[in-house]
Amino acid sequence: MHLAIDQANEQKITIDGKPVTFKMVSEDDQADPKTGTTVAQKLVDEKVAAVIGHLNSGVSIPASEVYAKAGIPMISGSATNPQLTERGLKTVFRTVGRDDQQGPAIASYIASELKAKKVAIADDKTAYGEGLANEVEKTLKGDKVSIVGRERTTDKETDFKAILTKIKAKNPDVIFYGGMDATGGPLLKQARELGIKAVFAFGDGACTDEMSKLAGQSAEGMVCSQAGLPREAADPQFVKAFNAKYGEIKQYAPYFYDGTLAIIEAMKKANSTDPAKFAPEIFNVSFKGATGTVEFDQKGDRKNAEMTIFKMEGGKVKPVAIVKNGKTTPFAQYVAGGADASAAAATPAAGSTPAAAPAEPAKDEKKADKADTTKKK
Ligand code: ABU
Repeated sequence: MHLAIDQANEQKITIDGKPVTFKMVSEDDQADPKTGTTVAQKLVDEKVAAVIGHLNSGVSIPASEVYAKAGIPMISGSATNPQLTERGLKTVFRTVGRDDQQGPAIASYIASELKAKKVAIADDKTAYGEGLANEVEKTLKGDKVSIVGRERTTDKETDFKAILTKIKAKNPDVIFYGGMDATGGPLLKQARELGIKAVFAFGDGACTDEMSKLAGQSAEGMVCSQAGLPREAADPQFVKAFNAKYGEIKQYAPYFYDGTLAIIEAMKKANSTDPAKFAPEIFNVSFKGATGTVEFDQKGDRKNAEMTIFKMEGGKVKPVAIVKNGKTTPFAQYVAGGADASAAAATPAAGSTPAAAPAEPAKDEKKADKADTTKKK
């Protein structure tokens, strides 16, 4: 988000004939739904123009109600639970895909590529972890894979030996865990300590290089999914600019970057920085962002979202396949084929080129100059 704002300010964008300076304020929601609504109200009281966040589905869902009441748009670059955009709120968007796309993608990979016959599933009881685990279970059952265990823990737990011992007794081929890397890493490490040999599979919350730091060698060979294109397919200009300023790209950074661009694009379209005027225009944006073509459907979900399957190799999650509209393409083929969805093959990101649209006068400069985010974990 910092990068998108810096680039926009360098472009000296004018809206409604007046120069606009974008400013970021951030709040830490501590990955806690209650704290999330408190900081959401704080941002509303500060009269921010938009919110880029939150990180967690379990926080984004209640916080989005607060923003919706105030007419302030929010765009998450990571929250994947379907409920976020299923409540008819016209101010809620996401630049990543949904767990009812991601769950079937990783489940199909487990069934068809890993050829698992017996799968055990665990989740962290959060909106994200439990929701994704349910999606995976549904798809696996549809594929006639036997679910030999379904265990629950929490996102605060550190000792997983009890549920792992139950799972070990079922001797699954694959264990899927719905949760973040903070718990997924220790869970995987403890599983290997208990002598569990099954392949581990995760969703995007644990599809990070951090897993190899948390689980060490135990993380090698794990598979996981992300609800979008991998950083390897990100727009090269974005990659160059990001690397120069912040170093290695973290998983969700391009998605929050694109969320920020979407807000700025909508402001330009509406020729206004007033949320009441530009929020409806978010539905009409269409631009090449860091993560490919950014467009939203009538619910606020990303149109044509790709899902990516990864494998951990040498301490890094590496993309192995792209799943789009139920079709799986090996990643190398996807990139070589120049699929139009590959941001790497696309035209430069909107934020990396000068603003082309002539500006028209802004009517509410007071609200104009803030784009906000919640602090990411
Ligand atoms: N998508 C995984 C991390 C964020 C969330 O949806 O809770």
